[in-house]
Amino acid sequence: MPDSPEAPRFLKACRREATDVTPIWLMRQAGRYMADYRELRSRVSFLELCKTPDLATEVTVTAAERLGVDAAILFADILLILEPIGLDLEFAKGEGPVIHNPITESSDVDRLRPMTSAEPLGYVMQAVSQIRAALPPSIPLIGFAGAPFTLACYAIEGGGSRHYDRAKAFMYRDPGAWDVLMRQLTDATALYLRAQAEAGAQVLQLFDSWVGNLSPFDYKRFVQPHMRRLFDALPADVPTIHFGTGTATLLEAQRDAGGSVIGLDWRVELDEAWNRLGPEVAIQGNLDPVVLLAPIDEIRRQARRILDQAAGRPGHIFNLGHGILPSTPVDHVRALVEIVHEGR
Ligand code: 1CP
Repeated sequence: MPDSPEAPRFLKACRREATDVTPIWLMRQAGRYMADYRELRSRVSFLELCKTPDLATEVTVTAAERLGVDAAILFADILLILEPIGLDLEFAKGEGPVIHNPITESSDVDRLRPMTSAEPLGYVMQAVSQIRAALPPSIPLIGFAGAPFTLACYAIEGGGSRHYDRAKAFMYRDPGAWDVLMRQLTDATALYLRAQAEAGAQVLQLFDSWVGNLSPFDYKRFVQPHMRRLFDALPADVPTIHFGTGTATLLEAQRDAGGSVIGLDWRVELDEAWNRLGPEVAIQGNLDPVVLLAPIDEIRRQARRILDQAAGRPGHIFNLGHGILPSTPVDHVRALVEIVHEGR
């Protein structure tokens, strides 16, 4: 889209153009902290919700409208891509995601099916086009995927993990099999994100949620080349957001891998991180999600501190440092959106 005064402020910020006020959206802005969502989930399973474009559209659009945010994010999950490549995924009640046939041996990598088309995830692309049609033009739609390292962690651990010891041990034990696995996940993810962009996603976010568990040395050896290849395979005219948590020591290496916008968690100071990364990238972040459980005065103090650190530089997208927690009061989220739009 050419630069125009009418371009949505979120898209302008992704391109580091000046905006009237700081744009804001929140990771996991649709979910269990919302009563409508809980009501819907009492009737349909999470996977069914993701696979029913009408419902995914309703959840995405309702959340964005209710909160008054500057962008909507597709309702889906980073783990959906594991199904078509041959992993048996379940979202067990109260336990989070479970993979029943995780990768344990190097030879297990051979049984994965390479993804040759995004067609098995067609329900996601259907949701993207329906959501795009349902949203007002002023609200851009973000498509997303898990980054290969974070997907590999789930595929090897078989679910969430504290230390990612099995995934990292696999990586050290058999770097060749790790490379094959990461290439396969990279190719599948590139195909999937290109299909989302073709269906109407205007910005693409890569969630490398668990990459902060790696040392910079290991990040550069085992992850960065794949991330670089992935970003290079995405459409050049679609802004990309490169997000991770616990990444204070990895930020420069992440920037070098790619992304128009770098996502920060709350463990770094936004101004210091941006100074380190330089003016060639936009920044997304970085309020601690737990601050949304605090009284409004504290939310205001902390939000303004982040706005002060950004100091009106073009290219700041306000967000949390990680997803909204299920115990968050919806009123507090709405208050945060107003505070950010009021400015400093
Ligand atoms: O209703 C339920 O019980 C399901 C809860 C839920 C929801 C609402 C899951 C299971 N996923 C989602 C939606 C989701 N997941 C979205 C779209 C909604 C939005 O953002 O508004 C997105 C972008 C995700 C991304 C996601 N899923 C990530 C990356 C973001 C992050 O928080 O780091 C990760 C790691 C997942 C895996 C996953 N899926 C669901 C859960 C509970 C988890 C995390 C499990 C774990 O901690 O290991």
